[in-house]
Amino acid sequence: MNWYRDGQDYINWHTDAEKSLGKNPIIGSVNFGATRKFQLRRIDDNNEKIEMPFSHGTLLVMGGETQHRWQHSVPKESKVKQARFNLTFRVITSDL
Ligand SMILES: O=C(O)CCC(=O)C(=O)O
Repeated sequence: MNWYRDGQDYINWHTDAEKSLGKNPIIGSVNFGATRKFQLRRIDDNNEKIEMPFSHGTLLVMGGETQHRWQHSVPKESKVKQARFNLTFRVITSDL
């Protein structure tokens, strides 16, 4: 679970490419509370970006080579005063 108390809380650019998740992990993510921007940017061309507002009840599924080709982030949004949390679902494999 990720908990964002308000728009000052954020998560910086990263991938979920941990070895324990396997080669091309499928990651599900459900959002609750405040609407926040979710950003994706290509690793080989940081200028190519996608930004989506994730509102209460939004489900995101990332799969395929997403974690090898794209980074994601939830940036600061100082105007957001409400909390948001999100639950992510991922399978941890045994072959580390
Ligand atoms: O809060 C989100 O939507 C992103 C969470 C995230 O990037 C992560 O758990 O790796």
